[in-house]
Amino acid sequence: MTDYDILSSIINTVDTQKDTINKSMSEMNEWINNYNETITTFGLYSFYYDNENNKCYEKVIDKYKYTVCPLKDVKQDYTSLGSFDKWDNTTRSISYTQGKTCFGGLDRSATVHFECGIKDEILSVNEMSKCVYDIVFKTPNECFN
Ligand code: MAN
Repeated sequence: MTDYDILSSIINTVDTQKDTINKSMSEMNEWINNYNETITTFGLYSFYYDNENNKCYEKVIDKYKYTVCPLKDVKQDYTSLGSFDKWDNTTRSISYTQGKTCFGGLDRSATVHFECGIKDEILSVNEMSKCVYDIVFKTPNECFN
């Protein structure tokens, strides 16, 4: 083997590896683009649907334990504050309706607002008007927007 042969064999190997790396990089970019598109178009709905469908989060605030199951419902102890209604991509929130009927005839309802945070957790719950609840939920999923 001449020096030339050795050199061209090295160059060939490097070229092949470069092709392989470029190919996996373009696959990775495609995956990232799809992921970003899914998150911006369908928001947390798709994320929770794929990954967190069965997870619920709890927090005790004042005298009640609040439970948020993002794709299912929201509870104040055993009282339903509403069931999943819809995801709003503009306000980055999910509304929950038709909770347990409140004194006076109104059904309880809730809105969960998703904000960027280092882990998935309920941050706060406020009863905006009687039996209408506003919940702030922190999640890393909201940090990509
Ligand atoms: C319970 C809770 C309160 C709500 C009252 C209405 O005490 O669900 O949040 O204001 O009922 O009667």
